[in-house]
Amino acid sequence: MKKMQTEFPDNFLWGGAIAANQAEGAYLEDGKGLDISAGFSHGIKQDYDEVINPNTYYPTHEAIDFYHRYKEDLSLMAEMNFKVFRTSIHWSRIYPNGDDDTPNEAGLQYYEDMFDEMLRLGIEPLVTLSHYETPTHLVNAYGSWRNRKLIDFFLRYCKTVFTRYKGKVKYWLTFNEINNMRRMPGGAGGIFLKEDEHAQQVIFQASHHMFVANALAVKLCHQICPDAKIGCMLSLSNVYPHTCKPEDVFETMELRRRSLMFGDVMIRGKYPTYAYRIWDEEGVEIHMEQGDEEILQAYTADYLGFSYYRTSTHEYGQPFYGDTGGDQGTPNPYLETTPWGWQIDPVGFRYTLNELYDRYQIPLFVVENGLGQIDELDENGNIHDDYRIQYIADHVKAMKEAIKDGVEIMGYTYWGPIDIVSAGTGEMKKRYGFIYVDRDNEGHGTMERRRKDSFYWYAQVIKSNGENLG
Ligand code: BGP
Repeated sequence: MKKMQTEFPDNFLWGGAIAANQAEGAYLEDGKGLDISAGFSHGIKQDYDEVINPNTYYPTHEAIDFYHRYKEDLSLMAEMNFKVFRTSIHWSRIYPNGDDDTPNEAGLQYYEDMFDEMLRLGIEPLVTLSHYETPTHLVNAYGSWRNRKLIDFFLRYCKTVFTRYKGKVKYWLTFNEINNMRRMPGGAGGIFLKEDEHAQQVIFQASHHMFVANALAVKLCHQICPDAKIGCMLSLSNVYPHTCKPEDVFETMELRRRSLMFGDVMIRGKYPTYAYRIWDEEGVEIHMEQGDEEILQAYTADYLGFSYYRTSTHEYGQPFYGDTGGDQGTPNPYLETTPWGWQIDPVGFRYTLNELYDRYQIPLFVVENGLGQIDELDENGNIHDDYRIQYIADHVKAMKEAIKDGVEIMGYTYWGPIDIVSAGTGEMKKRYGFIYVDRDNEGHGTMERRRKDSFYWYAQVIKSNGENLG
């Protein structure tokens, strides 16, 4: 009989996560084409410049210069005993326009060198194929994922990188936080809605194309790299009813289902029945081609990767927002709040891990969890980020409780092990890292890296496989 798991598994993948567009910089170097992340000057929820304005500062153009400094940075990750490191491949480094017939060799070689460096350091690459980085040409020439042609362009890109990095990359993710198509379709899928467009129709149809692309990428990955695992990725910070009023409870469930629908399609292999009511009530008609539903059913994700930062609450009838941290509604009076309004809830993390495992019964991978805060240097230039240590310790404890609850968790990649550009605001001021980077919101600084107190602490957490939380 199966015994209760009481510790982190020996092969638990401890590490950290970044995204190419938030760290690499070199936004047009070595043959890379323009991608949408370069057009956001204040994060993916604010203004988007289709044409780069020479008089505007765009934080992702240089970011933290990970493109040139990745060896130094990866050696710092190894110093923290990382088992895995998540980053994304910039699609437009491989296919500069997205629809090119042949790939850009300099881009392919760059990531091959990076993954080889990780493996040399004993770190497994965990690679996101599309992390808010749609090639701009695909947006301008095809309307991005509105157009079913993007499925083939995406699969051409997948086939190229699966083949090139076969044996090197064993963990893949398709679309970062694909359920952000609901609230940030620009950043999440290059869908910049036009005045006269029926927003929900466009978003659900584009999402359908992405679901088909996701399923066919799963099929390709299993064919080309049978030893690799490929997951889907959702933003799943949670939301509670604000009161026990039945209307609060039911509408909160409906809101949560708006996100879980994406997991349902990519993990259960079909649209949930409640989707048909949503489409009916919102005047949406999904155009599916012959065979689409069979594809969705046949090629489902090997695991569920997801981000968890915080929780929020919902009151019936109240407006509901969302940002890079997830859904956001009425503040919870029982929880501490960060300067960016994110509420800290480790119990909610255990709750969410149980919720997702109950629903999907496949392995989970926490590919984003972290604390964005204002870090200050003391007179000796040290950063005493006890608040970050506390946040992570509480969330690691919650994860261990979930494991005891029977939840199967593959690993934990802390979001932002090194300070990088915030996706939601474009700031450097919102720092997540164990490693401080000398760069401010306006691009001033030396780019020098500096270990924070949490750097040494996290190294011990990993070395003790989650036992030594200090
Ligand atoms: C998620 C993104 C990441 C990361 C994270 C933190 O939405 O997948 O790219 O940015 O949010 O959000 P922020 O950078 O806005 O603090």
